[in-house]
Amino acid sequence: MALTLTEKIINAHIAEGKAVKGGDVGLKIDQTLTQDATGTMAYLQFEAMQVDRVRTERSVAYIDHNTLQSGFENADDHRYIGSVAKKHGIYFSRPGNGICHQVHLERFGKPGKTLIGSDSHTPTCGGIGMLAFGAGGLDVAVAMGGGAYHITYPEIVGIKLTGKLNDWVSAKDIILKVLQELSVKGGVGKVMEYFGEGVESLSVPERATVTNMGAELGATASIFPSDELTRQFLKAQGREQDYTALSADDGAVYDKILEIDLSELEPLAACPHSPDNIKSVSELAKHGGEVNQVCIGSCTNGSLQDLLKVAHILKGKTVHENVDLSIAPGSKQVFNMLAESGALSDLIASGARILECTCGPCIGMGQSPISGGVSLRTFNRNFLGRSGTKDAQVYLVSPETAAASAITGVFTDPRNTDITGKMPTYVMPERFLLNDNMITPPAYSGDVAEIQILRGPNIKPFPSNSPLSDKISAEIVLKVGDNITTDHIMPAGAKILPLRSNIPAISEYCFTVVDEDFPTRAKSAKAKSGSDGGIIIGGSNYGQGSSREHAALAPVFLGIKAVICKSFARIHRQNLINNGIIPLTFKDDSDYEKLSGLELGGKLTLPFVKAEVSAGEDVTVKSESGIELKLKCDFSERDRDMIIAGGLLNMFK
Ligand code: MIC
Ligand code: SF4
Repeated sequence: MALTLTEKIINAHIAEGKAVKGGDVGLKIDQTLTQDATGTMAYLQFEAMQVDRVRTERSVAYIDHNTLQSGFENADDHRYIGSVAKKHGIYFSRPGNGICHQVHLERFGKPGKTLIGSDSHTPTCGGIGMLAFGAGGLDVAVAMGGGAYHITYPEIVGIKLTGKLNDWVSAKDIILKVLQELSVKGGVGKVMEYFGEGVESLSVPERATVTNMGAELGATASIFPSDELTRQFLKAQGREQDYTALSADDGAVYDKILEIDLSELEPLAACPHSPDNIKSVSELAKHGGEVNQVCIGSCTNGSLQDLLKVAHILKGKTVHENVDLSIAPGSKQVFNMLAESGALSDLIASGARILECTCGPCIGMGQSPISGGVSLRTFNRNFLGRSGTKDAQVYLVSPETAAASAITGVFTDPRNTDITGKMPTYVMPERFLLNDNMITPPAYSGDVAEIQILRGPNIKPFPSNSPLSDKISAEIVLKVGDNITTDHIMPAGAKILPLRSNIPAISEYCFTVVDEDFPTRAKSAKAKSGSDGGIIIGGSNYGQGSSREHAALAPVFLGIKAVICKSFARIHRQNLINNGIIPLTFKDDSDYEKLSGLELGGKLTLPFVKAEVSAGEDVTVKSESGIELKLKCDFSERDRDMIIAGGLLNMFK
């Protein structure tokens, strides 16, 4: 039978379950990655599993998120992760070496292999034909220990690319177009597989921009074939031996096909506050809207190719006096090559503020815009408040649009060659600058026993949940609408991110973007006699965005027992289950009105929850006012066992 590329890789990795669409399947994982903001918890969980050495082909721990060291916390966490890595067989990418997804693509990713990472943009490596998934820290810990990673066998959407991008139209515009077509929930339960003659015109970094931002579709993964361009890229990275040619079979059948003619695309922007709120840059430019800030970089658009284009546009010019421009290269390799080519000098001369090669402003670690400011960013998320300025208006654009607008101070279509000049041709270097001196290999057996794990005082144990009781009686502690992101649930930024290793402390910020009183209300529901804790009522696509497990761990700490929604985003739903919170869905969307119409503080009872979950039957919920509903219990057997045990770690024990 003719197979898609996704099916070939999945089928070659099935460790548990069967290849049945929509069913639960456990995959053997070849590689893992973590970053520091989710890494500390992942490694505490890995330590709790008491596995001596990782059982993967390659595991890498990156330090790229929490690099503002305004206190001891982040530095201590880096040291902790470095010591765990050394002891347990994990490569350690030191702060300064670059953003995990960019570095993994350059130095470690391999076509045809599986990768999971405790970061939602892990599918970036799909740009070289890898099947890569974002996951919660606990799932990554299990995979490091040799356990399978479970997914719902996805639907496969074929995205057929034809034609070729016009000058100054960018890979970012492709994925913004897909987001416009499919929306931020259009990819849930699906893998986006790119094919067609248009693929050949896209370089590996361009493909990686597209697969990276597939996370914003809610997709399980995104993947490109591995072809001659992939081989050249790997060869230039000194890794030609890692290359395998891979593509879908002729006649492979996709569940759905979306066709995009690259030659018809134009520069696009995702407008506040959602990556699928798309307008054309030409339309925005017509209104002459002022721009106050431009940020270039991130795991979406921090490649050498991107930054050389930016340098070309900025060369010999000055950043507009009303604009603050910052640029963060994606990796040390990119940074170094910009320096060697002289392009860094052009960036500096234009007035750009050069930042270290980390996530930086993308996760609100500095560079918050002015009050009410308009910020154009080459990043992948523009959720409310994520930049650190709640009333800022963040637009997601291509590096070309960003650079052109930085010069003019207004929204500018980069196809305006009076500003951008003639489009340069990018020729990939025959050899990238190869210097892995910031990647520390693990210790080899022998020395391992002597290696001390170095824990700072900010590192507190993760909260564990208790097994499911026969019935739950809890208060409604929050009611929210559609598309709640994990940035709403557990905000990040310079003040909060350093607390990622300290769940009691970080929980004080849970949901505060939406409702400042939430932590107090949840704790009081937990403390009341006759109440088991709190329940949250939500709309559709609840928990979209980041993979941060903290969006489940903080609610566990605050006593949340269940979340009842119209639908959930994939990674967050699994994080809730992994930590023993029940994610329940309405059988009919109209039932949402019934429960969200109830007062905060109202009591809900799930009288038969344990028996119903064990049997896989609909779960009954009753309110004090007499409403009675049935909720969907659409869990795999493994998920049911986990919920009953009170989470994955309890199940392991
Ligand atoms: C993000 O882009 O939101 C992050 C920060 O990289 C997260 C991970 C985290 O919250 O630590 C992600 O994408 O998973
Ligand atoms: Fe870092 Fe931003 Fe990429 Fe997340 S999306 S990994 S914060 S650069």
